[in-house]
Amino acid sequence: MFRTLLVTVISTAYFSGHAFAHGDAKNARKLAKPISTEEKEFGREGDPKSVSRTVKVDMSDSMRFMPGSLEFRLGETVKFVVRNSGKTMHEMVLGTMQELKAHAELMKKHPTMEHDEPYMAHVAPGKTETIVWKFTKAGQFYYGCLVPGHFEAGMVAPIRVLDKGEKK
Ligand SMILES: [Cu+2]
Repeated sequence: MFRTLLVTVISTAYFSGHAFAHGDAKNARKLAKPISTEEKEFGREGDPKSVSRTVKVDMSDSMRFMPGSLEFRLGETVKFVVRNSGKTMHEMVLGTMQELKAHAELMKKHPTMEHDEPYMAHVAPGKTETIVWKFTKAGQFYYGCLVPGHFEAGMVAPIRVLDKGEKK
């Protein structure tokens, strides 16, 4: 009896999540998606409940991010509140330089390619989107805009993640 009930609850949760995924409300979909366990070279998706720092990032048509560099400590879960104050589409994508470059090339070949990963925020003009990311590895990483032409125009900035005990 208990088992039947449990199965019903799980399948209901699954199907309601599924329904969200096909909705056009991007935020609702983001909420419904479970936190990814995928470990990238530059960290992993963070739990919104364990955010230790919130950082506002502004993107503009001058092809620059504000602030123009970021520094975190190993283990920090950061909520990026990403605003597009320009008149064209911009995005903030976290990654290694190698990954961002490869991705920018791909975007040039397939400009209409759409995807959504926990380490990126596509932001329409005048809008704000968020990324919650946990920095699980120390090192030098970057955030870039991969809208075709923007990365090449210099819309990329460094993130340094300091190891425990490492001085600034
Ligand atoms: Cu851009």
